[in-house]
Amino acid sequence: EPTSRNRALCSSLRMNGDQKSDVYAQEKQDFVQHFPQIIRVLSEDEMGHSETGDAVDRLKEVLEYNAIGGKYHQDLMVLVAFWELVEPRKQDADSLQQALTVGWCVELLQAFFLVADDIMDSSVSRRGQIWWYQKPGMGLDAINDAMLLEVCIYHLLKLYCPDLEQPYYLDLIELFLQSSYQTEVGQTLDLITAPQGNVDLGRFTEKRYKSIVKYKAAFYSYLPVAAAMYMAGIDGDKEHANGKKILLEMGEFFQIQDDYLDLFGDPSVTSKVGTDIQDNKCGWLVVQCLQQYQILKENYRQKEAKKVAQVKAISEELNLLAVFLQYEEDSYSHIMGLIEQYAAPLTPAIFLGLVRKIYKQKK
Ligand code: DMA
Ligand code: MG
Ligand code: MG
Ligand code: MG
Repeated sequence: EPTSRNRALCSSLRMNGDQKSDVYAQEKQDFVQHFPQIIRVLSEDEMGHSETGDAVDRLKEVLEYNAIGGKYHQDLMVLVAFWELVEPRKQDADSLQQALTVGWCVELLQAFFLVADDIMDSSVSRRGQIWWYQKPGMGLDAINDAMLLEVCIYHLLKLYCPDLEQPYYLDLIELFLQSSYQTEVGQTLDLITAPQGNVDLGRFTEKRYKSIVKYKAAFYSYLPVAAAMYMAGIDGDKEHANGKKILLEMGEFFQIQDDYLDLFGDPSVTSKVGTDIQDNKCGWLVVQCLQQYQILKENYRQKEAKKVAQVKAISEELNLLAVFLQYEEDSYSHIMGLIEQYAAPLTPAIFLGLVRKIYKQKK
């Protein structure tokens, strides 16, 4: 029974933070099992038109390669929110099919963005496979495939909404269009802040970073929950604004984590190879480094104690004590080596006395 299952989910999330990857195992299984139906529905609809048969084969190939193998985090949110928001008596087989399909629409939107994003970011691999546009013979034809993925969203929405007069059908279409618009604005900011062959770190401000992230990732995190809200008949501005408050924050975190993993993630775990540095991207880490530099610029060579403390705080943040201790260790062994090799004909004691005096001193 969904509601009690959900309660169990929530408590297991609270109690077993370390096992949380399994929390949505059942939803993920339902979701993945629905994929063949998505393929079938999309291709059957075209089957009537004998002229487009080859295009349908291509579409199938594009879907199978690009829409499968992700983490399905966002898509599962549609299902999870659906269980939570729709009254149990209205959770019938048909509405479950719709929730699964809308979840797949979220995945198709993601796949559409990623196929295009990987062309623009010159990425080479994702989800552990060569990325679509890098496949032999593919090249820029991938642009059309990306657009195919996008239009399938609206096709599916239409096919699955039994009653096109339902108010939520229009809400869903507007939601997908609005989310696409915002994400595209974000991608535009991301790209124009990182022009090819023109490194200008002055552009990489915290303010610009926040805007990029908000638009390219955060709105997209609101999409799945908002979709489930509309399906449950919740369309009030207040409810949506409240949901957005939480989800935009989570979306921002998600992108900062993505930026962090771009540099420090293990490709065998993330299944993709980072390109942010090579692409001149305004990512989280470079913005943090530049902020430290800005603090140095503003506070160095100033007499006020507060400003001096700011500079010292940077040294702490960069863990300069550990850097110094390591340097002291290295310098000590280097000098000892030199004394051993070059002290003769003088006596090593002259040097060793000095070594004892200067190394590991507290004053
Ligand atoms: C991708 O940002 C954003 C969208 C909307 C696809 P990104 O280029 O950092 O993503 P990734 O690291 O997955 O290539
Ligand atoms: Mg990218
Ligand atoms: Mg990108
Ligand atoms: Mg990234």
